[in-house]
Amino acid sequence: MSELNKIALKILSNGKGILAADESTATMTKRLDAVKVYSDENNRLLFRQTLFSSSSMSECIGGVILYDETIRQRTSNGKTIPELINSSGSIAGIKVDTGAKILAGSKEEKITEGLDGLRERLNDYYELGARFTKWRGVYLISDKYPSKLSISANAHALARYAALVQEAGMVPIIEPEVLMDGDHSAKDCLMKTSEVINKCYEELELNNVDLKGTILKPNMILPGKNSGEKISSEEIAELTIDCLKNNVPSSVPGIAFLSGGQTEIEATANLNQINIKNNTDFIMTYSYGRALQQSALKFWSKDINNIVGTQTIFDHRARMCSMAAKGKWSKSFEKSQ
Ligand code: 5MM
Repeated sequence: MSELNKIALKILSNGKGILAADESTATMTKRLDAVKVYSDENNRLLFRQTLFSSSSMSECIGGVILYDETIRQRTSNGKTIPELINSSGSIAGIKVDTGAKILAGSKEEKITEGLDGLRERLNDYYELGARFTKWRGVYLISDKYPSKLSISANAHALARYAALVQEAGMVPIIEPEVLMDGDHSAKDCLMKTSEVINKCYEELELNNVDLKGTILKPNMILPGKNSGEKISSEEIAELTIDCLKNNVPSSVPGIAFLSGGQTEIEATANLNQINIKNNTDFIMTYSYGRALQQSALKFWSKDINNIVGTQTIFDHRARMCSMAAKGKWSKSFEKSQ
C-alpha cells in the first residue's frame, strides 16, 4: 500500500469524515457577520480551535481542511493548529486554490486559480504539517451550463494541481462542485455532474495521478434549489451512487461529499441512505463545511467563551454524520441533542 493511499484511508475509514474549515477570510467574515460576531483573526481562531479540541474529533474527524491563515496560527497553549489536530489522531489538510475567478471566454462561469507558484507553496504547507490538500472547481448548472469550456478548463486545473500535490507527498482532494442553485431537475444534475466527473478523471489519468492516493469530493445528485422538485433521500442516494459508479475509476479509495447548502439534517439523512444503498467498493463519507458547523456557530455566537456548550453541539453533529457514514443514523437520534 502506498503512503498516499494509507493517508487517504486513515482520513476516511471507520465512519470518519472530513471537517471542511477552509473558509477563506471573505467567506468566514460572511458567516460571522450573519451571527453578529466581529470577524478578526482572534475570533476566527477561537471558533476553529474550539471545534478542533472537541471530543468527537478522535472518533469522527479523520481530517480537517484548513485555510492559509489557520494553518499558521497557534492556540493559547502555544500549540500549532496542525499539532492540535494531530493530537486527536486526525490529519491536517490545506486548501491550496486561490479562489474561483471569471473564466475568460465564458460570460458567467468560473475557473479556479492558484497553479502559479503552487509547487513552492506545497512544500511550505508540508513543512507546516499538512498531509492532504483541497482544490475546488465550481460549475454553474442550467440548460447551457456547464459549458464544455468550463468542464475542460476546471478538469485541467484540478489534474495539474493533483499531480503537483502528489509530487509533494500529500493526498489531493479533488472537488468538482456542481452548484445546487437553479431550477434544473435531479436528472439534469445527474447528467451534468457525470460529464464533469468523467472529464476530471480523463485529465487526472493524462497527468499520471495515482488515483489510489486521492479523494473525490463531489456534490450529491439533487434537484435545483428553485426547481420545486421534491425527491426522497432514497432517490438521491440511488442517483448519486449511479453517477459515481459509472464515472469514478474503482482505484479511487473514497468519496467525501460536500454539503453544498443542504441543511444539517438533509446532508446527514442523504449520506445515511447513500451508505445503506452503497453497492460499490468506495468508502462514502462526509467532507462538510456548513453541515458540520452551522448549529455550533449559531450557539457559539451567543457567548463566544462558552467552549464546552459549543463543543457539545459540534460533537452531536459530528457523531450524527459519523453514524450516517456507516448507514446507521436515524432521525430519532437527533432528539437526544
Ligand atoms: C468551507 O467552505 C469552503 C469554501 O470556502 P471559500 O468559498 O471561502 O473558498 C468550501 O470549499 C467547502 O470546503 C466545500 O464547498 C464544502 O463546504 P459545504 O459547506 O458545501 O459542505
